Amino acid sequence: MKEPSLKILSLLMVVATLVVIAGCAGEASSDLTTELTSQAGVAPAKKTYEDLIVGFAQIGDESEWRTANTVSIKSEAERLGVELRFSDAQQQQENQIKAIRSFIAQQVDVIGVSPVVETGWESVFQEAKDAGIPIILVDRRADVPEDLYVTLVGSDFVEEGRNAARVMAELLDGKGRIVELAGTVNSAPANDRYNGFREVLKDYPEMRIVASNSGDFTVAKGREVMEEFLQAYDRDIDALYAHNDDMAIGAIKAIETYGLKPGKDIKIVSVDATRDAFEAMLAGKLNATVECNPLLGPQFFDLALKVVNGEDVPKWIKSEESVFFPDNAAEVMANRIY
Ligand code: GYE
Repeated sequence: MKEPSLKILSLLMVVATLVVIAGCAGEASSDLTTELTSQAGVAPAKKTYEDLIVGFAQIGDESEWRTANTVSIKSEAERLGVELRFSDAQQQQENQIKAIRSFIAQQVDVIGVSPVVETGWESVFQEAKDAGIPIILVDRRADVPEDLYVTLVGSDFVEEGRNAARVMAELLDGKGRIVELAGTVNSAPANDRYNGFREVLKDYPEMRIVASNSGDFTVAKGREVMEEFLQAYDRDIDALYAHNDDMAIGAIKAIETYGLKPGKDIKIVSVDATRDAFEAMLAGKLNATVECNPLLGPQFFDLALKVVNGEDVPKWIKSEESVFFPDNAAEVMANRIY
């Protein structure tokens, strides 16, 4: 039998020593051990959920959708035994950036982030990359080169906008004046829902968007901006397209206070399909809601573990979604958890 070379022997001794040290020193040196073990030809042990430390930079709590999304992430972490470090940025990009920097300093294994706006992420994502910490985009896209994040799990917002327009065309018989409550300025869902809607509207020359303004995805802002639309256009509004249900709920209040009937005098289509939207449909005040799935926790942690274990993942995991109407609202609502 051939003698093992001196180089391999000494490497094995280093590994053995490190394994002992790692046993005493805890988690900090385990990465180095894994690395050296694999250099010596021994496959590194796969990490499990219990090994994972995950930082999550959430946007805030602007909507019912966001609440459901947060619950999904937190409860799934607990169920799997993942150590989750969760930060709520209260709608501020600078707070999200701070949270990401702090996760980098804490040397978490993976960072999840739902970028409040599309732009301005390049340098902080690069910092994470330089530190060897993968970024997973959850729900919202960021406008960065593809090598700065590993994957995106979330919806096709352009398609949601298209679906809203298709439904609107049926409701209006292809003809009418529409006002639009857009989401947070420069956010991926607001940009895409805006563009997708207009794409389909090109086929309906008699359907016109007469006004569009941001309601920041909240009930309060939705109500406020709808009041402004009503003051400016009075009864000359046939329909409202709201980029989320919360703004539609706010607008419904504004329309009622103005003395008009939401869902009848003004047809309303919104996006998300939250419980409040189903209730509004049952009350005849909302005509349709386009589904956007917030329950991304299970997919997120599944991806996080795969990424940490070096497995390939697709660049975009798209949610499957449909559109809901008042006629099946009661039936669908019975099985909904948000
Ligand atoms: O539609 C809205 C929320 O990013 C898809 O953000 C999400 C959107 C959702 O505030 O309600």
